[in-house]
Amino acid sequence: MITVLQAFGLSTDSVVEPITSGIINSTWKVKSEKGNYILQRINDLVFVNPEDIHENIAAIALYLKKNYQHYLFPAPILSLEGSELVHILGKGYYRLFPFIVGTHTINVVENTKQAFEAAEQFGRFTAYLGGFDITKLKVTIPHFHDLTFRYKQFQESIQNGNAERVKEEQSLITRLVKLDYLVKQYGVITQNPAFKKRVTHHDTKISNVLFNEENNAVCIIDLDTLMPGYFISDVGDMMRTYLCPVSENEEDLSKIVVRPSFYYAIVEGYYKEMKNELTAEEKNYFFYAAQFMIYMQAIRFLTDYFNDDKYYQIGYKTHNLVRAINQTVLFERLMEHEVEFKKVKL
Ligand code: GN1
Ligand code: MG
Repeated sequence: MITVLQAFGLSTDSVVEPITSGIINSTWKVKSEKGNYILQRINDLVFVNPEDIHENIAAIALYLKKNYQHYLFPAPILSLEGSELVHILGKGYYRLFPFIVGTHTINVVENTKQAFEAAEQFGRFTAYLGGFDITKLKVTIPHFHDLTFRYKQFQESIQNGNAERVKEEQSLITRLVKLDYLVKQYGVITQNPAFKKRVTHHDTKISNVLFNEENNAVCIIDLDTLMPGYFISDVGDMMRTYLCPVSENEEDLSKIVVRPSFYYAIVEGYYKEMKNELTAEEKNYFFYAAQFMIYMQAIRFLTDYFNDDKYYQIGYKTHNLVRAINQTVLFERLMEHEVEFKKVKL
């Protein structure tokens, strides 16, 4: 840690406290005499070209500065050598962000105002970048939200993964395989020219939104998975993580419920910003967005469980299984609201 702090010109007796909300990168809050910062180590097994992330961020930052001067965009701080990334041999890639004074993050969406404002922020981001040439963006994780690809990985894990785990989870596999119509629907979307690829955040959980002291959302953070994508990724991941009062780690399945007013808040907030961007056809896919993301996360967690937990950080042996069950139940709870939610006309 000392080498990292030095590389960014920070005092070696700064206070470094871990922040544990993500399950891919490692994050710390650094309190130094110069001020407070967020330090992150990029998981380079997941992001194999960490430089790509920073090329994307730089390109987007430039565009926003030129076209939307007032837009708050927390860009990374350069090291003493003038780079966004500090590579320490054998340890990995580190980067530093300013800690925006007077802001905080939340881990659970408690009220519909938070859901609305977060959705507004993510919608505004994509809308503002409507004129940005997406072919300039690097794909930081190939096939990241490609459901066809994720389903293939799931099938492969059933064939080649931990046989004992696969055998024990036959009924969960059956429940998920029954939903493969979602994969077919995704295939249709990718062939439909009415579905556009736009600048997409791809990780719209609530802890990626900064709120101020009045509890208004002020900006979005964590642009590692910023890539060309479909709007269903961002809307869907908000639904996956805001509709339910408990997280993907909850073991008590009775706590997994869907809160309809939060669904409406997400649609309203996102649509407010994106109404001129979305095509008439895309507007009919808000409910599918929720199905798509919850289902994809369920199979990604189960795939990782069958592959002996190589991808997601886990806290205990069956953690990925618990997450997969949790997301499957969340999907089933969502479906109880299908008729009601599909009535929303935009
Ligand atoms: C990962 O670590 P975090 O929370 O930023 C994952 C997301 C998942 C999420 C599930 C690069 O994000 O896709 O939705 O875990 N990110 C990557 O908690 O795989
Ligand atoms: Mg993330």
